[in-house]
Amino acid sequence: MLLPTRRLPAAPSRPAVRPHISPARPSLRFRRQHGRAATARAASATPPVLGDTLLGLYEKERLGLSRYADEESKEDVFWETLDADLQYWTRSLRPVQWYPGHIAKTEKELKGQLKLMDVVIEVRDARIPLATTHPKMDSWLGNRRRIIVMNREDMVSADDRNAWATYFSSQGIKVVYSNGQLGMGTMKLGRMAKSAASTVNTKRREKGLLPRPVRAGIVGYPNVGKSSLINRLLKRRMCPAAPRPGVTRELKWVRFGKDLELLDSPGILPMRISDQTAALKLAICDDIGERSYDFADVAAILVQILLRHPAVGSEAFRKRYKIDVDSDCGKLFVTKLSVHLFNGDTTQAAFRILSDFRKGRFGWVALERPPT
Ligand SMILES: Nc1nc2c(ncn2[C@@H]2O[C@H](COP(=O)(O)OP(=O)(O)OP(=O)(O)O)[C@@H](O)[C@H]2O)c(=O)[nH]1
Ligand SMILES: [Mg+2]
Repeated sequence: MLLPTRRLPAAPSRPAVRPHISPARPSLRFRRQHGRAATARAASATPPVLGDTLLGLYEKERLGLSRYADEESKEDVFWETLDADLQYWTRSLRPVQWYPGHIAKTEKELKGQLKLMDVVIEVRDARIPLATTHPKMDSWLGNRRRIIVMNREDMVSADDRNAWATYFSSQGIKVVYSNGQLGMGTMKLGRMAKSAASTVNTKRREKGLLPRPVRAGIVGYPNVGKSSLINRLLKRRMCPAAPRPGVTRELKWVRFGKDLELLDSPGILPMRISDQTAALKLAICDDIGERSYDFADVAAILVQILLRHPAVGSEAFRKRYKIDVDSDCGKLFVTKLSVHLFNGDTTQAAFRILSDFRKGRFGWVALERPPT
């Protein structure tokens, strides 16, 4: 299939050899004309090459070309093309899937416990709030009251927070921003849970029954901070929490004061993650078991994202690792870093890049922005 290619300003001098360049990648203009679905189909129609763009971003930076000068800002271009790029890069990789036994068991038990919950608190990772939404959540919850929590709010920029706040408020959805490590937002969450379920006791009083504590189930993907939020709210370490997915293995009800009960639950994921760009983001953000992916593949794609990210770029890599970025191919950078620091061990180099990203060493950046 012949696809339109992106028109770029003429380069003053172009490097003679650019082996990673393929002209068949769908352009931004193509996406604008034909929409997201057609772009995704077009991206999947060509074999992906890591680092590929028509004229690599790094080259553009090096040649001093401003990408789409007056058409739109670099930032808009980045967000608009990110998912198509990710789809293109993940095509040839082994699918990321993680569904250990305890998740299957939890899913069953959670459905059973749902009828006991007055309100459901769905915790998401603020860096990837769409990728950390279970596709079946809406059908499980039905009309049950739900509060969305954007946890890890400290791990995104003020711009990211504002973009999501505008998005949710335009949809009339109330969200709480929280920090499960330091406790910000947890008191507000407690108050919201109680008020969302206040009708329960009104109805009980009308029936002549004594009031009972409001029951709130805390659900969400692995490692998004569910147990930490409960511990912060209770100001006691009642639920085990640690920086890896799959720490909580059992459902556990805990009491907060005399009028709120909270259910801590193990992180759940779909049995098959059909959207592999979302799965890749889960891997980058450590929200899925590390046995489900290859560190070197995931780190290579993370490098490619960050090189294009308007708030990061190649200078951040040069400063951090004291080596130059020679191209926009992530795999090449991981290999170069492995030679520089780890005797050629690419897994160690990849792990270093991933853990630096997770610790905010490239700055706090989100991997998702609201759909436009
Ligand atoms: N920076 C930051 N770290 C957080 C935040 N919330 C939780 N964490 C950290 O994230 C890690 C995971 O937290 P948990 O509470 O165990 O996550 P969980 O969702 O219960 O994970 P599972 O039980 O594995 O599903 C812990 O090391 C927390 O300290 C937050 O808002 N910001
Ligand atoms: Mg937990």
